[in-house]
Amino acid sequence: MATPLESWVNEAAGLTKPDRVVYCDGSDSENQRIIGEMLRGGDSFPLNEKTYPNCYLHRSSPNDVARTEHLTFICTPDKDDAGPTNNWMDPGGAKHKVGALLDGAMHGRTMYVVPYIMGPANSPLSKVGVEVTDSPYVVASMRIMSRMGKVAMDRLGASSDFVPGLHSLGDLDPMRRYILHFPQEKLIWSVGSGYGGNALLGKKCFALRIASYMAREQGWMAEHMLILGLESPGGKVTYMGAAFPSACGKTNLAMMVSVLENQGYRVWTVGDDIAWMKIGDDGYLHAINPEAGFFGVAPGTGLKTNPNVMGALTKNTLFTNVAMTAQREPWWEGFDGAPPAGLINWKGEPWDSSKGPAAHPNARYTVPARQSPSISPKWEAPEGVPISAFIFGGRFGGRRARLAPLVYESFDWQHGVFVGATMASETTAAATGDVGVTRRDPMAMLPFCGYNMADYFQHWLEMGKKIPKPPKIFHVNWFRRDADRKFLWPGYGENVRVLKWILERVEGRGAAEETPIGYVPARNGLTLDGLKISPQALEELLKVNADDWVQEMADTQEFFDKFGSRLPRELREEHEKLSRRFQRAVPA
Ligand code: OXD
Ligand code: MN
Repeated sequence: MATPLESWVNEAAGLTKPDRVVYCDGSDSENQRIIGEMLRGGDSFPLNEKTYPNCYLHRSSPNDVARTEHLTFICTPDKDDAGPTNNWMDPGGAKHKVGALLDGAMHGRTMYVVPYIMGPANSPLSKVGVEVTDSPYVVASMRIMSRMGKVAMDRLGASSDFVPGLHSLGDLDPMRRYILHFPQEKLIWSVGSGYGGNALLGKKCFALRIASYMAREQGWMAEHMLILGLESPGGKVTYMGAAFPSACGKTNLAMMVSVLENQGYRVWTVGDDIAWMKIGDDGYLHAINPEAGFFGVAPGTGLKTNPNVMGALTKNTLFTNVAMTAQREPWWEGFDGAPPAGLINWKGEPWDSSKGPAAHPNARYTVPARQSPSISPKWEAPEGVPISAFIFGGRFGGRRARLAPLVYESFDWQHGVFVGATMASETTAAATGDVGVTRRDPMAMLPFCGYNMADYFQHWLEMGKKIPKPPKIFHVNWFRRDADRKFLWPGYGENVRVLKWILERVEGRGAAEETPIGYVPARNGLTLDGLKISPQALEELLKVNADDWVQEMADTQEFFDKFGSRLPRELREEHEKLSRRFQRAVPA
């Protein structure tokens, strides 16, 4: 008798009609065959075998370079269950419409069956998914980003406990591109795109959209968060989760080389994008990184911003839409040094500066996580790591950059949920559409929450009541500028000074001052030795400006109104408390 996996694969093959079906085992020899297929496809190229062994450049179709949020849907019978921040289609209608595009889509192609585990192979927090796809690039990428092949088949056995995902490149026409999620069935359909966030179905589709839905049903959390460990003198490691929107610096923060290493403060990477968290027997929220690799934004990545990843990506790495030097090495804007002569741009054309950036702004590297020198010895711990702090942040410009101080701590969990729910950040090249537009992005989950965001806020509030030792919640802003528009804070490895203050607050130390928005570091609270920063700049960095906040509260009201009566009462309460605190602080 067919197993549930085989039955589903047969059904998917019946619809898409591939010439052949290949079950992947994840072995090296199979990977070589898949890479061979990729190279024969004409859009992938081997890089310099000496300096970048086992590395490849893939060039995507120029209209398929980022996530397409307007083509991403949550398909629930009731539109309100998707909520006002998601695109919605009725499940029957969606299957009819997109089924027509999938019908025969794999004709003449091979269907690869990719069983994979999200999370360490032996963790009870991990889950199995199965992706069928007609893209060898997707197979090779899934092998880096997840535990793929036999290991997943062994975990699954004859069980039906897996999340199926059907992917076809289709004809890559954005008019015929859809990324559909059926949260009740725990099913994913994606057609018309080969881009990572749309096509590697374990990542955004499963580990965030479907998993966030499962997490609410089952009492855990699936979040768009990096996971890092901050080692302090004596060797103790304190773990933190940080939610920043796409392409806003999670990878660099998670892999930071600390400027306080000589004082014993060092950062260890557990994950750079997604955290799955469950309450552990010790009362802490325990986090695993469901992924096995980093799918990071290449432009802006260099020895100054992320030396760890620069060291990691010189072998076994897939590059997408980067430029290539005459020596067949990858290159992008922000790679150290001036553009070398003889560059070929991401479209495969000889490059000169009149042609715009040589690498696409959302060019990516896909690298095994274990290759990073910063990888935590606990990154595959089956029980996960206990989280002591959550950090919210983003990319801030204009008024928003002035609003929040460098760092502040919320008064309690409920207030922290308000801080996360009211996050806003500038859009980036990670998704198609305008870049640099400020939008509300609660908990950095706007594009990734698989259900009504108001219910998601409620889930956060309920988790707070259940976690015996909840993480403290913080907000950071690396983007404050002075009157000459120069950044006040140097960022990157210096950010460890902020992490150190967070650690001290977690431990009940750390000098702080109470303000209406939360606790900010006291003027002597941050460790600033070795950093040239004037007392005025520090003052500017930590200031809470009442006028800006009054304007912000009016905007928040408008955002909350979108959710109508479904918005949790506690968030309205927090909004009112904040106004009262400002009224007390600045009497009329
Ligand atoms: C990503 C994203 O690729 O958030 O991680 O878009
Ligand atoms: Mn992401």
